[in-house]
Amino acid sequence: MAVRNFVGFETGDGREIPAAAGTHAFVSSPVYSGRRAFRAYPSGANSGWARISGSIGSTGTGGPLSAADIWLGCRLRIAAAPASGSERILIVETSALARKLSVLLRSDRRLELADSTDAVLATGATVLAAGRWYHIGVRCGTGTSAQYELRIDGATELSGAGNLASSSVGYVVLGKNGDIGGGSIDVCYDDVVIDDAGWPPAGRVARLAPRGAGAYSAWSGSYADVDEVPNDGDVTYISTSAPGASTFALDSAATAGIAGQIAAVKALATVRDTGGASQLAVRLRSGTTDSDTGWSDPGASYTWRAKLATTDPATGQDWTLAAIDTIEAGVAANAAVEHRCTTVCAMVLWVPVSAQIVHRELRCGVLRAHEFVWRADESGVAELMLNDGMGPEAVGELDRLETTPSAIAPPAAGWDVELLDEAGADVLGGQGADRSATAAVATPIYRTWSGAHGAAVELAGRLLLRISGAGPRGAGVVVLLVRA
Ligand SMILES: [Ca+2]
Ligand SMILES: [Ca+2]
Repeated sequence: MAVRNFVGFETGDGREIPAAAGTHAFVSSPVYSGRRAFRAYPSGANSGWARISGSIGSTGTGGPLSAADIWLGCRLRIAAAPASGSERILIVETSALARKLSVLLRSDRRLELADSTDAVLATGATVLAAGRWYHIGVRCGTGTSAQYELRIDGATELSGAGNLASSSVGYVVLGKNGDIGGGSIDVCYDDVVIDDAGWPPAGRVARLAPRGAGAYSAWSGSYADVDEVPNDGDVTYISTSAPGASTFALDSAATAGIAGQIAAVKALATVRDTGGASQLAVRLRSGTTDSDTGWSDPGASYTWRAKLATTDPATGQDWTLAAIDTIEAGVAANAAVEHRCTTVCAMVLWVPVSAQIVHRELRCGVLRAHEFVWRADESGVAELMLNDGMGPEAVGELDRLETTPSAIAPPAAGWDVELLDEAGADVLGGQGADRSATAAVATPIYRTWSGAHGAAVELAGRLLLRISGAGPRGAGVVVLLVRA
C-alpha cells in the first residue's frame, strides 16, 4: 500500500488541489470529518467539480499519479440526484485529463460505471440513501481490458474488465465535469485517499494549525500570519528576501481530534514570490529531523506546495500519535528575492481503531477456562459484557485470574482488569489491578483450602469485563479459571 495523496478539503479554499470550476463550494456543513468538505451542485447542463492530484511531486507540486492502477477511497453524500437519466459524479482521468473511468449517479440513486468511450460498463443494485455519507472505493486499471471495481462501504458493488484507455492514471475529478443529459446534481465529498498499490485506509483528514514558533524563524512574521482558514492572501503573511527557513509548532493530535493509526502526514503551505527567480521549499519537521521538498519557483500568484510523508522521517517507521505531537511545518527559501507565505499547516490522514475482545471457553472437568483476547481503543480501554444472554457466559466459583501481555502490542505497565457487577463494584476486589506490561501474571483469587485471599468469588449475573489503563491499542489476554 502506498498512499500517494489525500485531501480532506480542510484548507477551505482549494489551496491543496490543482483546479476546481463551475458550481462548487468548500463547505463547513455537511462534513464527514474535520471542518470542511467539497460540494458540487451544478444545475441543468452546468458543471461543478474539483480535480485532485494523483500524487505529490518531489518539489511539492501536485501532479499525475503516473501509475497503471489507482485505488481511490472517499466519502460521498448525495443531497440530490438528477431528475432523470444519469450524470457523472466522479472521473478517473489520464495525465492529459481524458476520461478513463466515470462513476455515474442515476436518477434512482444507483451508481453505474462508464468506460473511456463513455459506454456504460455496469449498473449497481444498491440504492444510496439521500443525506447519508457512504465510503466509496474505485479501482481503475489501464488498457483495453483493464480491471475496474466499485465498492460501497467496503462491499464490492461492481467489478470486471473494460476499456479504461491505454494511458496511465493521472488525476481524479469529483463532481460533474461534462454534461450527459442536463441533470442537476448536489453531492458532497470528503476524505479522498489515492493509492497506487491497493485499497487505501478509510481514513479521516485532520488539520494541525500553527500554534507557535518552531525551530526556525528566519522569515519575518509569526504563526498568527499563517494560521487562517481559508487563506487571506496578502492580508497576513510571513516573508523573506534571503535564504532561510521558518517552521511552526502545531496543534497536538488530541487537539485536532486524532485518535487512531496514522497513515500519512502532509505539510502544506500557500506561497508566492513578488517577482524574480525564487527558490522555495516546504519543510516537514519530525522531532529533530527536517524533511524538505526540492526547490521550486511558485511564481507571483499564490499557489500551494506540499510535503507528503507516509512514514515518520525521524524513524523511517510508521507514524505514531506521539510523533504527531512533535511535528512542525514551515517553509524555506534559497534565493535573494522576496518569498511570501500566507498559510502553513499539516494535514494528517488517520484511521480510527476500536476496541476488541474475543472470547473462547475451554472445559476440563469442572474447570472452565474463559480466555479473553483483547485490544484496547485509543483511550486504553476495552470492555465486554458477560452473562447478559447475548455474549459469553462465565458462571461459577472463580479460582484464578491470569493475564498475559501481547508481545507485539504490549499494554502500558500497570494496566487493570476488573469485573464490575451491576452496582459497579469490582467482584475481583482489586486483585486484577496493576498488571505487568511484559510478564504473565497469575493471581489465585480464592482457594477452598485457604482463606488467605478472602471470601469466595462467585461469578453470577451480568458482569462487565473492563480493561483499562492499557495505553492506545495495547493488547493482551485475560484468562479466568472458573469452577462450574
Ligand atoms: Ca474534511
Ligand atoms: Ca495569512
